[in-house]
Amino acid sequence: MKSPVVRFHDAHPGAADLHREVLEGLSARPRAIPAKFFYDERGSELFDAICELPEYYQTRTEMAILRRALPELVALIGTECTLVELGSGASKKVRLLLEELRPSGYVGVDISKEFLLTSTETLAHDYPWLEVHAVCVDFSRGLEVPYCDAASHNVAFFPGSSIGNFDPDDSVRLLRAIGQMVGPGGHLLIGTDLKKSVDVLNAAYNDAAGVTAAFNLNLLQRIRDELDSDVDPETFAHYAFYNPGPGRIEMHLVSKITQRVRIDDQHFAFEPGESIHTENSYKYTVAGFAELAARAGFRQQAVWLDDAQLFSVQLLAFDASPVD
Ligand code: AVI
Repeated sequence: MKSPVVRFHDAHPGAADLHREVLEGLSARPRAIPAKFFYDERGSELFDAICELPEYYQTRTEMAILRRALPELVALIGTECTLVELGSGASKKVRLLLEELRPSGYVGVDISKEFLLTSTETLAHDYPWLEVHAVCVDFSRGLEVPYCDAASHNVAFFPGSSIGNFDPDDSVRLLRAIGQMVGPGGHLLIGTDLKKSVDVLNAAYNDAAGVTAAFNLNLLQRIRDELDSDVDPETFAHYAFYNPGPGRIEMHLVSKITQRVRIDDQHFAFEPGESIHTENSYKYTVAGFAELAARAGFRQQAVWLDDAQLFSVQLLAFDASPVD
């Protein structure tokens, strides 16, 4: 079978960043490693497993909201847009949109090249009428997407509440970059997790089967496999809790013992209970997210919620770049 045509742009996000950012993160106080490094092959598989967990309501809730919102969405967005999916992965969600929205172009944007190429080739094969592009970029550092021109109606799709993994100021920076990318008159369709009962939140990040713990600890496995390091994941424990002040779930890896972790010829000392902060997952109210989006020049045009108000899907219209 002939490979379907996918136009590919590689911004070379680079594997070397793991080395530099882990050394920087372990030297800083508090110690932290960016959450984007969770997603090697094993980490992506574990994340897919998280999405199926009974405690992790987000994925199935967003999917159900999207299904219900589709007719209204199509009426608001119209067909013939260029749909740009950020963090595209192997998402089922975008298929729902492609089938109903019938965009003229699709651009998958992801940091993981192999994953991106496989998923966009599959889409190009399954939707022969669709022009498919792939852009390999670390969009936490900038959004260089060559296939969005000012003449088309560009719609960015950023599902899964991944925006919650950015601190609010970084979220505004990213939303501004998305605004620049879609241009005036463009849209952003975004999934955001909502503030809710602390018990529900804590359970979602401390599942009974231990999949989230394995996902968090896999970061240390990755450091041991890919860097010159003697770190032993068994000597750390998964710790996740809702911090009501900033309104976020925090994930940490906490040392169980007194130890020194070596990377290259550098040593990092840990006492029992000392942690590496690995992820923030911010939770918003609908009004709170509107304020954040407005700082980036976006206006909430429509908001869809599930009946229990666990999660939101929002259509934001980009009016213009805000003046600082
Ligand atoms: C990808 N991101 C939105 C997930 C979240 O809920 O913040 C990552 C995750 N971390 C632990 N469980 C899921």
